[in-house]
Amino acid sequence: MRINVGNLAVCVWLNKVKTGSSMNQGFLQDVLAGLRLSQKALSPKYFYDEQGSEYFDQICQLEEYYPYRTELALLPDVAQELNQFFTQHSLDNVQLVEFGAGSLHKVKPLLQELPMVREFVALDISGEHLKRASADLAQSFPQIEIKVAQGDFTKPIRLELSEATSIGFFPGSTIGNFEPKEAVDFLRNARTTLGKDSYMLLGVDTKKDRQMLERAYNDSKDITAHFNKNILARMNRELDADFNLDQFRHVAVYNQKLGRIEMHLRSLVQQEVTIAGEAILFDQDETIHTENSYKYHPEEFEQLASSAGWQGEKTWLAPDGIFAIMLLRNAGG
Ligand code: AVI
Repeated sequence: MRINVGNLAVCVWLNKVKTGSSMNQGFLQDVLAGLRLSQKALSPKYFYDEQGSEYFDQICQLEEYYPYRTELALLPDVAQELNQFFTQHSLDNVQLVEFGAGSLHKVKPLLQELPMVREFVALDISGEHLKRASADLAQSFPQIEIKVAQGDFTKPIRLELSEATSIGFFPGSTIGNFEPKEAVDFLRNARTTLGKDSYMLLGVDTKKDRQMLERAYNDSKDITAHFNKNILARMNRELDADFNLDQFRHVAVYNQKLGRIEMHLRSLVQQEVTIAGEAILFDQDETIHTENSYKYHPEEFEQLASSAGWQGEKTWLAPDGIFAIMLLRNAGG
């Protein structure tokens, strides 16, 4: 067994990963650019520091947050059918690459059912979280070579992949956190990363009634509110900002026209906040747009994927169609 952490042999792209103060510099620039816009906005990728990743794990345990448990319940059946599919297609040397790997809970049912997976590569933005999770995974699957790499997987990635058939894995409906155009870019980059004859297995949250959607993002324990406000706390911790978290309210609404849940932080009063010496003014009720979570009909998503060079191979739907897991095949070209 070997776990490579921060090993250049594993991932050439690690060269480009920013650390320490240069990371803060990028964070600061993005924050100031976002908060100077007329509709203030921050990238949801900044939710996931150590604290934010912990809140997200707690969200996944909430009864209201159906995507996590629904996808997890679907995965053992998906894994069994994938086993048959890979066997029929004589794929006996498979390398699984998880994008935005996080806690590595979702990959376990796959690794349990797929003996042809010889190597697992986990990519994520939060290094410490991933390191701990991959050490646990390595104990459970000593026969699989496990590699981890920390970095921004929304950017083009160059991995040194072996000769095996690569299967990308992007669970959790994280694809929904990209703008549709970004989702296409991501899928196109992933196709290049994974190489020809590759496949991609994705979790996609589907369009459904507003009530169920809004409940999932407005939980009764306020964990999602803490998760959302952590972005303010993170600016206080890392960028010498002075946000008063009590002066902002978490808001999550379904924008039916655009097919997305929008999360915002609404300023409860008119106020001035300082970030690294720059004053930012908020009107009462003005919001910072912190996240979009797009929902797709499976056919709609297949169409989006096809514009990135992927062809729909198979779709598994959860009961009542509330979540989909989709297998895409690299269409070449
Ligand atoms: C990570 N991502 C798929 C979650 C979602 O549902 O869009 C993030 C999240 N935001 C609030 N709750 C969960």
